[in-house]
Amino acid sequence: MKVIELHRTVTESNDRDAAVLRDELKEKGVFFVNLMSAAGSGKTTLLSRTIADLKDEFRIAVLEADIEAEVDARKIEELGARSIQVHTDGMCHMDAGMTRQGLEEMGLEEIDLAFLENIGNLICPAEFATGASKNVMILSVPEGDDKPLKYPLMFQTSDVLLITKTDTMNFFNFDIDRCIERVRYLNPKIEVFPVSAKTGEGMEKWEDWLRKEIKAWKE
Ligand SMILES: Nc1nc2c(ncn2[C@@H]2O[C@H](COP(=O)(O)OP(=O)(O)OP(=O)(O)O)[C@@H](O)[C@H]2O)c(=O)[nH]1
Ligand SMILES: [Mg+2]
Repeated sequence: MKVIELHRTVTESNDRDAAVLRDELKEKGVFFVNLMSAAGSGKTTLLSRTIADLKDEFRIAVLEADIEAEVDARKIEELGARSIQVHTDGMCHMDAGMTRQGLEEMGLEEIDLAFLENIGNLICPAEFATGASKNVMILSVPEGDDKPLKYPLMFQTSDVLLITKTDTMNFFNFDIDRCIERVRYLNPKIEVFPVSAKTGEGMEKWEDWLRKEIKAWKE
């Protein structure tokens, strides 16, 4: 398991660095998804199921960012996807320079679809562009339908919202219609897919979205 220690990049404009990285990835034909959520919302589980479903169609790689540990990268590697763990030197986000270092270490030769599993929290990752083709966030049912009110920037900067752990809907007071209404008020263009990575319910629509976007990205 390859693990690299990252340090804060000194940059005048993270947005500019992110735009340059995005263009380079487009040239290479790599569709790159920045996956963000609170800690424990289900990022690694969602990625594992997505990889299992799509690994015969696309060559997939995952950059796992954490403050400590290698558990997530190991889970991804066990599925046969290329994976690298990066440690963020205590920081609660990835910026474009850090993402570039991670991707360069991991290698993107012969990759169609790359994911960044960002650090688990709903605040800092929303503030730093990473160079991703698209930002995807997860809100899981146990977290509650009021999160768009508390963390609006995350919902505003995301292209897709995955409402996960829908199999637990009966145990929690989660009003999905009210949640989507709140999200669309913040971001009318966001695509919303309710899914359960445990039962597989709803995964097809999310995966169809990926298929469509990868095709468009490579054109
Ligand atoms: N019931 C249910 N549990 C889920 C689902 N997805 C994930 N979980 C559980 O939620 C817990 C956290 O899942 P992870 O995939 O590790 O979450 P994460 O966002 O990667 O966590 P961090 O990387 O620590 O931020 C685990 O116990 C999973 O089994 C789901 O769709 N339904
Ligand atoms: Mg994880």
